[in-house]
Amino acid sequence: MALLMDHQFRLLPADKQVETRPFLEACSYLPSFIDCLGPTLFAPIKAEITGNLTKIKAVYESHPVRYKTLQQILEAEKEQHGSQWPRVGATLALMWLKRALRFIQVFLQSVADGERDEANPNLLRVNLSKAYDASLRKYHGWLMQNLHKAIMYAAPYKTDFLKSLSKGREVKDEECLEKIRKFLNNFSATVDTIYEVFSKMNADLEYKV
Ligand code: EIS
Repeated sequence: MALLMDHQFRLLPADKQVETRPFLEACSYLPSFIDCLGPTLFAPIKAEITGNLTKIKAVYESHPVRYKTLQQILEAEKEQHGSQWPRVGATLALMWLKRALRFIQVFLQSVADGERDEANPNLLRVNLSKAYDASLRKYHGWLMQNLHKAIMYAAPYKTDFLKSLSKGREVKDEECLEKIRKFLNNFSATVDTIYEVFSKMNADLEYKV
């Protein structure tokens, strides 16, 4: 769990503005976190998240002052792109990225809460399914849903996943779970806030891939 704890998301300020630069910096460690579930199998997911991050970063770097917060990116792009918005630019990348973030949020929360299949307590399927239902299922067609099932069945055992999060060190499961809970504090607040912004600005699209 050293991995996530070393790269915490920031505590949100009172006005709940999410600053773009520290947000991207914290997100840049997510691909190595996903490696803990299996570097080969999860490679397409990593590539997808990295693609979203690259897109948002390019927009941010084109004008760091104008795009200082994620909220400002959405507002500026709405202004710039007219009827094409929100299916455009960093707004679209963030729309999809936030779903991946919610997946990770619900998955980690479920593991930390000890939710498990009593018949197979060391499997992560219950946690991964819950995360998928809460974040992505409704945006996926038949093919993606089946791909998800296949990936889920190839996921590692919970004990191996927790060990890999601790970079292979012998750390007690409970200690690792406590660190996950701490990480979730700021991470969940950030993800929830991004969802609120999309909802307030009516920027979410329902199409399936
Ligand atoms: C978006 O992708 C792009 O993201 C966006 C733009 O091109 C837009 C145009 O419509 O499309 O097609 C992508 C979609 N993204 C839409 C799918 C990519 C394949 C990913 C691999 C498929 C696996 C099946 C689902 C697996 C769910 C997980 C199952 C695990 C058991 C702790 C684990 C963390 C896992 C996190 C999972 C996140 C998955 C994210 C998928 C998002 C998605 O569906 S842009 O690009 O930047 O140019 O605007």
